[in-house]
Amino acid sequence: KVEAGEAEFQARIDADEFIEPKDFMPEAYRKTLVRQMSQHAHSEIVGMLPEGGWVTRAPTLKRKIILVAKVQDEAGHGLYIYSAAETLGTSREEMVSQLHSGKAKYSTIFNYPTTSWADVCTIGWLVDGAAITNQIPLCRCSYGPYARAMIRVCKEESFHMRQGYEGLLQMVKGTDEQRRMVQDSFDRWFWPSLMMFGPPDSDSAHSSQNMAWKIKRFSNDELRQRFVDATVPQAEFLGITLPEQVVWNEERGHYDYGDLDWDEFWAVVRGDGACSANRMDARNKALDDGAWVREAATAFAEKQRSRATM
Ligand code: FAQ
Repeated sequence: KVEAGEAEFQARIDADEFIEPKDFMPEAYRKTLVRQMSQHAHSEIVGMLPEGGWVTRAPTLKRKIILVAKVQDEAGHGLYIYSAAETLGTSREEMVSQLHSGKAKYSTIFNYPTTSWADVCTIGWLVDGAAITNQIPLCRCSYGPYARAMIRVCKEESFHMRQGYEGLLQMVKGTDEQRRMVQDSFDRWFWPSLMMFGPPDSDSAHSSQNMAWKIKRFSNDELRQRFVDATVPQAEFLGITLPEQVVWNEERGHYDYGDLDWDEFWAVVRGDGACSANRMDARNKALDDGAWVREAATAFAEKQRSRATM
């Protein structure tokens, strides 16, 4: 019976049908989706921290307003994706507690420090840019609620990317010091942004099954290459000097970019990033600080309910 269900399930996937919450799905499909979607939601939430610290230090009122809106968008994405993940039967509380206990992962990129204003713009350009490259195909992933959530998320990330790039364009039109800040920022964020796509295909544990289930439409290396090819001309337009490993390969019709430091990647995945402890402290503090709000909201809801039944 189960086998028949699984064959039918795969046939629906092969026919590019969306799988909806109440449909039959193999337990492993449900599990890998909860894993990926919760990690994705955690990344959006933790992802507010590197930029959020710059809200009070934005150089102008205009930049501050834009940054507040962007950080708020990331919170929205997190909540939106938690809701989509909850349709698979795991509560948001459970997912969040896995993040706080260190059991669940979130993107390595948010464990790097944001040391200058140029970093805020670079995050918009490279980090949101990499996120879009990865998430556009997710708009066609096989799980309906996740695919639909990605449509709005991608539209907002695309605005984030443009605002980041525009911020850098202004900076490179400025002083030598500003141009130096942009180059320095690029040098620190370029390689970590390439690591956002995950390990090389040869070391990607989930890829082959998740491609067969059409959760993934392209492999980690394919998307990484797509991102490098799109980013190089944008960097050149800003007058950025690219690392020497980045060279056009006429034969392949793509940019080569050499080997990434995968030891660094796995160390950050394990929680040994420069800001890993700091990020978890900030999340735990936010949870503790918000306890009274949750208690008050619950008490208020109970009062409303008891009044309604009176
Ligand atoms: N960081 O077998 P694979 C954003 C783990 S965008 C940490 O290849 P998979 C927007 C992976 O979980 C960032 N861990 O895994 C924003 C697995 O470990 P596990 C979030 C990583 O799932 C912008 C193991 O390595 N975007 O937040 C990373 O098939 C600006 C083996 O890897 C998403 O999450 C990593 N970089 O492919 C917010 C997109 N890479 O779980 C604020 C959705 C891999 O077995 C400001 N996710 N690992 O213990 C995906 O598309 C996939 O999950 C991949 C990884 C492509 C990330």
